[in-house]
Amino acid sequence: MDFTSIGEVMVQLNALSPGPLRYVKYFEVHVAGSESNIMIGLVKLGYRAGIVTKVGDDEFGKLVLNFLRGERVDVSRVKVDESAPTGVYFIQRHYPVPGKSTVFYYRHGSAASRLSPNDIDNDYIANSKALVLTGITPALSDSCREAVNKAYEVARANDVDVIFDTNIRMKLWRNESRARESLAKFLSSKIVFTNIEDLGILFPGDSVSDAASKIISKGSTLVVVKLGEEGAVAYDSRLNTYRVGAFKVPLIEDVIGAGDAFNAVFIASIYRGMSIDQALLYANAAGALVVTVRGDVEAQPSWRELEIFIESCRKAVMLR
Ligand code: KDG
Repeated sequence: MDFTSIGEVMVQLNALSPGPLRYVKYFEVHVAGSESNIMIGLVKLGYRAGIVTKVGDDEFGKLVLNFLRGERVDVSRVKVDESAPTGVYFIQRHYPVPGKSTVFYYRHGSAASRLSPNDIDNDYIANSKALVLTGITPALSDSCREAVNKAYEVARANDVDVIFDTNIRMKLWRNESRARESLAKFLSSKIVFTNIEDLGILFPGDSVSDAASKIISKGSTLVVVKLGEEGAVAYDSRLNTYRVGAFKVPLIEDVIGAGDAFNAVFIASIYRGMSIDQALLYANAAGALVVTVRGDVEAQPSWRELEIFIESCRKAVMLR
């Protein structure tokens, strides 16, 4: 594999109409999860990527496996747990904040929450170019946290790059200091993705640039702060700053998954040898595309689609 990851892949039930879920009559079925979203994005860009996870021995588990296989993600390290269900979550759209989405999880005790160090195959991690981790998996259970810690140690011991997205989900952690303590070690990863809310939890009271410089001092070589509609800013190991604005799209369907598409394209661009400025531009374009549809991965682009999108935006600006 070029890239491997570990995390929960769930069935997503996305509200077809905007507004509070209690009034929604129809839901659309998707498959998603931050780590698998990133792996799928990388496959679309020509890389080989695989995920370590567990699904239930149920219809949704079969759906998750079929979907991952269909997207050509390696599922050789996916296990089926006969005694726990596949996780599910719902998405409420455009309410109470138009343009934003809210996630409701039904994943407590899921098959993936039972991942443990025994599910980590050292060779699978050691033979990949990079291990991609997020702050979600360590929040799922103690055994998940131990599994992610093991994967991280295996990568480090074998000179495999680690790429980390802080992705702090307070609905899972419930307690900021637990999140801060559990995630601290991953901040020395080669590339760290984060956002302003997460930095506020990890480095309370610090400015974005101070927090980024603290992450760099832990050993990271590239910190990327995603700013949503404001684009993104990156800091390299010398604290040079790179900034790019976001692309405007005519409609927002569902913003969930945009950050993962951003990560996949940024990672793919850097590993392809592109500059940080160009990687940021491409990554922002991917994020913009993903918000235009429901589902996290369906609008993740290939290189060609990225170029078509960016070119169309350039033309639109020239015509203005
Ligand atoms: O990044 C998008 C994910 O947050 C979403 O797909 C669900 O993985 C998910 C999570 O744990 O929140």
